[in-house]
Amino acid sequence: MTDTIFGKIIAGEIPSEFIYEDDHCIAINDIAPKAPVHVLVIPKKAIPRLVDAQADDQALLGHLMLAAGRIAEQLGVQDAFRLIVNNGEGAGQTVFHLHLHILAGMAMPEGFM
Ligand code: IU
Repeated sequence: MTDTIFGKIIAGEIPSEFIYEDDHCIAINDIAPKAPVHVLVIPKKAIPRLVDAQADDQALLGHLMLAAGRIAEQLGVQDAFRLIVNNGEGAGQTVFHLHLHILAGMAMPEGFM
């Protein structure tokens, strides 16, 4: 699927360094990092929003969470990171290809989450 910028990155149409890749997902550094570590975990399957995922995506969703843990370990932030999924424009989603944000390397704001 090449309908979003992430689809184009996954397809290799836009050059990008994958800091992690397996059969089902890739991870890249966010182009506009909101934390010293800000990585996007992106499934190769294009699901627009989390709410669009279906029962047959269950294994993929679990896979993304496990991959996020492995990537956090790879980056040495396994003891302090935050995972965020923005679902929908109102929540700040700008790229409509499901992705997990891994944020780390700074004190996380308290009282928000
Ligand atoms: P969001 O959850 O849809 O708001 O996250 C999209 C993220 O994708 C956001 O943090 C952007 O900085 C990031 N991004 C990117 O890393 N590379 C790109 O070419 C584009 C967006 I467009």
